[in-house]
Amino acid sequence: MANLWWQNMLCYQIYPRSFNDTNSDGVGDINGIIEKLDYLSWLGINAIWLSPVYQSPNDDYGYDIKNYYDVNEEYGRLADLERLIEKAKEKNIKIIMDLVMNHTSDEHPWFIESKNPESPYRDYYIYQEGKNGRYPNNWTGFFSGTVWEKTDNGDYYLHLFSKKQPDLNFKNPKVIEEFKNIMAFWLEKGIAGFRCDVCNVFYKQSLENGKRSLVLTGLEHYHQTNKNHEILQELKQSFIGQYDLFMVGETVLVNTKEATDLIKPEKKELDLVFGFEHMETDQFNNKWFKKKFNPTKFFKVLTKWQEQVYWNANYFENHDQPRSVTRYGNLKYHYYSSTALSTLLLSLKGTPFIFQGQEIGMTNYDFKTMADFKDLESKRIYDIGRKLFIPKKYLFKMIKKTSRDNARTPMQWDDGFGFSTHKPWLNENPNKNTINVKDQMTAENSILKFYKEMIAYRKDNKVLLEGEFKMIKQRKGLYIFERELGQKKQTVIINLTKHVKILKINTSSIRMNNYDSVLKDKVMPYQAIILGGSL
Ligand code: ISL
Ligand code: CA
Repeated sequence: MANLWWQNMLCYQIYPRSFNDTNSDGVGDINGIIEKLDYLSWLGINAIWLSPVYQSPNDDYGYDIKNYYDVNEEYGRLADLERLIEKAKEKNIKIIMDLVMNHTSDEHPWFIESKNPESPYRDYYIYQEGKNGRYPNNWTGFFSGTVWEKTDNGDYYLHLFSKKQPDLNFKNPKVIEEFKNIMAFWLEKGIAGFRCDVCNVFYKQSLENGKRSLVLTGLEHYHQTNKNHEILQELKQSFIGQYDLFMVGETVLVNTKEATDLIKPEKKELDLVFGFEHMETDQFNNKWFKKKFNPTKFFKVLTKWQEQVYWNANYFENHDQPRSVTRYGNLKYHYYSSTALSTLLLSLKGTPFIFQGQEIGMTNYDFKTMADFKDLESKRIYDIGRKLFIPKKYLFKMIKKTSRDNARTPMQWDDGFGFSTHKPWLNENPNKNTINVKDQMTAENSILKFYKEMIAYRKDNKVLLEGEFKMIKQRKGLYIFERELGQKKQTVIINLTKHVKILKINTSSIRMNNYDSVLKDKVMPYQAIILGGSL
């Protein structure tokens, strides 16, 4: 069967705050995105996922929303966003908005109202009395520590994320109605769909104590509940016949079976989900410990998802993750390892997502002190680590490696003031001197040029777009798979190590290659090759 539009999509994620500043306040803005539409179109992408641009006090930089119907002043006005949607449409670029439904900001009028026990909004949130002078239960949240915050009345409200992100009560049907209205408002403006933030933890089945666990005690009471499935189905299905609504869910802690459950086409629930398993192959997800990147494990996880989930959302980066070339590549082989990752990302079966800056191989930032971090998660981990007497030096080192701010340093347009003429809200990476869009556009060979070429290759290649995935072999960081459609075949060879690998290669049908040439019996360090036939 031919692909649906979102299966042929190549989506570029923009973190607006760090993308392009046009009014010199150090903060990216919507006009800045409009200004770069030509660039995005040149690159060959056909959809943009916008991280939240709604009104927000920025405790979690937009993931704490105080008004879902308007744009945060620092990013522009609603009219600017409407212009972005229109201009993008002229270039055949769809806009996908981020939608945060699990929680609002504590500055949202609903929450402010809800503090009054008599208010009709009381039931929009989850309030509980303490138990014997202690928290209502033992749950711990995504940013560590208890999920309960005491109110002036002496009771508590629940927040799985920061205390400025109170969780909504999805047992209240009015909350679901509110989101239908919000979705309708944006669909009406011409957007194509939503990336739904943490959308498998909305429904809190019970508020009983959870099984003690190193991370997320209480998870079993709200993770992936049946009601949660029903809520997502209700949201999606309420637009049938009206809009061709696309929904990709950020679904925390899902395995391949749960992912499959969420995207069964006949259920009309989600179209795609973002899994996390491959992002956890270089670190324990609780962030307290560090593990070395193990390509064998990485490829194993990718293979499992390719084989068990019928259509994947493929990504190696987003605004919550350190830079992929630093994690999975090798800075000594910056060009080769970035382009090898690019080849892999764009040749797997599924819909690829590229995060801003990935196309030029942006790297992690060399943070010097805790004061360099802006992300609340990094700060909180530090505070809690200190309370547990984890040595400062060790704690800092670990946060530096894993901090979400690694992804959020400003986009490196050139070696000067390309992002902003003002001091940026978050430090720029000084390696913008050598890693930037301007240089890579003029260079004969660059990561950017390779991305563009790979994107173009994929776009016209039915085998890569529609073909089945078939694992051929993987050997200590050398990964080989085929994509197959009818009689046609593409073989993808990725060496994600600094070692030369021995392999017999049929060099007569080379389609893509990140080196000058392909040897018939060796794969070079971080070499990536696509053949138009078998090995
Ligand atoms: O970022 C993480 C680890 O570093 C995750 O635990 C993350 O908090 C989780 O994937 C949920 O992320 C989403 O919701 C958060 C927001 O802070 C993230 O930016 C967003 O992607 C709360 O809205
Ligand atoms: Ca600005």
